[in-house]
Amino acid sequence: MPPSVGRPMRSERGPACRCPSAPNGFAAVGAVLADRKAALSMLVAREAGKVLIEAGGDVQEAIDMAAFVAGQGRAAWGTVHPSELADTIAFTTRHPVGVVGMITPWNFPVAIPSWKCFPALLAGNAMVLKPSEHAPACADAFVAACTDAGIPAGLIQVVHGRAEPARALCVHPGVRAVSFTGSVATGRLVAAAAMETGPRLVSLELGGKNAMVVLEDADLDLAVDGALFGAFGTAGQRCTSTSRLVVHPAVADELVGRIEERARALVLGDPTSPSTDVGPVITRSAADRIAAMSGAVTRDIDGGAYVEPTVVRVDRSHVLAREEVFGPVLAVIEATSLEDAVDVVNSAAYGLSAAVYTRDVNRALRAVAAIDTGIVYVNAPTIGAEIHLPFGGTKHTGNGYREAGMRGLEQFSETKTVYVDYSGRLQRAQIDNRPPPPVS
Ligand code: UN1
Repeated sequence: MPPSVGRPMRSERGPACRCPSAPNGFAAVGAVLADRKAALSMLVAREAGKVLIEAGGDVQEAIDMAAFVAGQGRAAWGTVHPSELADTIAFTTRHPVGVVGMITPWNFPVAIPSWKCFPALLAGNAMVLKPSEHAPACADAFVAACTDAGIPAGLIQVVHGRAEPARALCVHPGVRAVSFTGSVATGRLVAAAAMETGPRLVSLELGGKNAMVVLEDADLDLAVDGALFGAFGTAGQRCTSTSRLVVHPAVADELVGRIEERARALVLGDPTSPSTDVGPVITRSAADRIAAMSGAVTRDIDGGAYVEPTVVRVDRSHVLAREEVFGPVLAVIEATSLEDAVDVVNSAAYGLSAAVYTRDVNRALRAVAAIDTGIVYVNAPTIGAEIHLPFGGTKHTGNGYREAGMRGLEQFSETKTVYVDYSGRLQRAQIDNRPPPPVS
């Protein structure tokens, strides 16, 4: 049995797999987060550099996740099956994994801890959270909101730092599962470390090279808005950010011209000012890296490192067509048909999010079927995944797990299969009692 990790809220009933009274507990967490939303949003803006409306969206995701998980507290928690044996019934239940190690990034410093902590708590686990060293105060404020709302102190422990505590979590024999969101390079280190003393459950949520496809029949006004929001929102620092624009030559010049014009008008500056469109990138070295990859112009504004939103037309072999940038840079690649565009989309090593803009429903759904990503949008940008739907991707984006939605519980619980034989006699399974077929 896993160590006694307790349950997030007290329950007199049932096994330690999930707490029936959890809905009230998570409602309280959601209420405390909502009470503190303005202050938390300001903290996210100041610490992670997100503009205030995006910082508020970050906190709102956590509030929404609390409400969603509260509902899951009373949802189906297993399956019931007939048996091939007489007077036998079989069912599955879910049980806590034990102690979960969580390593989270700075770009959604409240939302992502909530995606991991709330389902893990609901499933009955304890956890140690190692947030990004670039957003430690956001993590502390998130955990304080949880404990102030009644989550028993100690169920979510926080450890700060960089690689050392992350590695310690991964190899600790008491940590039964590790949940990581960040880069592919770090994800590989996390998985390798977790296996050194493992095996143990490791869920990885890694990079993206998300593409927006614009076919020649697309609504270009919509595509311009979608590209600007997807590519330059959060200064391009979402794992879902639009990093490639795959466009039909018939509309490429007009579309790119309009995006460039709108990009030039975006206001860079203090993320806490309501008039700012694009905040700083997370560090000066990030700005330098983005500029070196793309030729984007960097700026220093009041000590912050900024990168000007940049559109670059490239061929398919260019580094900007292939590698994740994690900055406000949009690489434009031309494609002459839907099939050609899908080839470009699928040529990336990553498979998180994609978008297709067309007025033709048949082509839209053919694209949905052919694009190899975990998330596909039709006539909407590549960012903005909702918390009640599975989130994650294919290929180098992850190792098959999905966060959020019902699937989000999977990485934090073990399935137990139970057989109950009420016949009162030994029934032998996998013994073939049937006579052999006649030989002709
Ligand atoms: C991330 O950047 O790691 O879909 C997550 C979105 C957000 C989550 C992004 N809800 O853009």
